[in-house]
Amino acid sequence: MAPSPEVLRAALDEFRIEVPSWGFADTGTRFGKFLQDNAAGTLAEKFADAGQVHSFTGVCPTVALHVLWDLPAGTDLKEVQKLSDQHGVRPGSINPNVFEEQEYKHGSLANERAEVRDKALRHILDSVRLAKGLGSRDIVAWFADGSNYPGTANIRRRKQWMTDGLRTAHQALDGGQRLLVEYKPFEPAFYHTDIADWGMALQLARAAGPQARVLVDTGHHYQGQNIEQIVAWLLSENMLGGFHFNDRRYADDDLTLGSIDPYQVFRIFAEIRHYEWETGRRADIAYMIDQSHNLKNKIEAMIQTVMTAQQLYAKAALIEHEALERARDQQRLIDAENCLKDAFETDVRPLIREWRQSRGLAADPLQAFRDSGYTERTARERAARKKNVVSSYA
Ligand code: LRH
Ligand code: MN
Repeated sequence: MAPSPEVLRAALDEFRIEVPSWGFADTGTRFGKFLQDNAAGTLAEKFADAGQVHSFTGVCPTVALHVLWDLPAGTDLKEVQKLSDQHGVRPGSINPNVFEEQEYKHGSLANERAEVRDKALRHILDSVRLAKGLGSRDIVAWFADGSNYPGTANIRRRKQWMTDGLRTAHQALDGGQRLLVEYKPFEPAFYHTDIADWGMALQLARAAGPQARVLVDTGHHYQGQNIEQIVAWLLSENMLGGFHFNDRRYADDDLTLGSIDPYQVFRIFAEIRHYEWETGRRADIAYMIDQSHNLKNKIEAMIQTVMTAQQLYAKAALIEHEALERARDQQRLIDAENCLKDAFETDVRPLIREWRQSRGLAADPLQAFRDSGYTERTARERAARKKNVVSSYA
């Protein structure tokens, strides 16, 4: 299939993806955290690294911030604005953190203890205020709430507390803001999770209010679950707010997008592009990355991720929607399937390289970043701080 340059360029012109601040920091698993000398440890370093990704790819103008990790109490938002201006990336989605503090052992908004539910709600309302102060549109609400043993939780009561909390959070939004409800089937809870799947998130978002939507983290699904079907349903309900893209082989592995199953993300983009073709309007979706780079160089992994996302989005833009819909109507299965496979198997890299050069960007952002010496320079600057950091699970 000869890719039509216009269609591809138009798709590349509109595609933007948000990077997560926590993707630049030292992260690990419960079995350990392997430190990298150039890893970001301060908000300034996270903005600097996000600035690198945007300066080399041109398509990551915002960085997602996690409130406790990036905007602890007393943070001067003017300082954050200065960092944003200095590094050319804007604060993006704001992520409250109601899962780390000791009080949240048995949950946050769904905790049996009212004072803990109040504490969590206060933090979420603070996060909405921070978002207003930073000009951020989206508040991403993910909850670790759940239980580990049968019988230990009244699931219906917890559902009601979660509903009440999210409704109150929604009331604090200003007109332009959105509350994105993120679901996850398990981890850290291993018996039940209060917001375990798309249906529960949809129900809670609806109950919260008209500015609430569902966020789909690709790593938050059981093996074999058809994620693009969930995407199709949320689109048809006009309740799809955004994505946390990553890849996985087993569970919520948070690996780099497209490293295990690139066709999965392509099928998601295919659903969205066909919806946009059918409705004639852009879907109001926030494309975001949510990964932890435990082994790879973190900025290189982020640039690799963005390049892969661009390629998969560009391939999906090549789908011939007219032919696809006709083949579906006439139940010509192979022809319909090949509308996707032909697009997926088209090498869009030469046109993407041209698109980058036409925008004064390096044809190969990853190589250009490597040639910049940024990693070596920041490793020298940041290594001093790491001398006395220990990384053990217990
Ligand atoms: C939970 C999650 C959530 C973030 C966290 C870093 O697994 O996907 O989106 O808050 O990762
Ligand atoms: Mn996520």
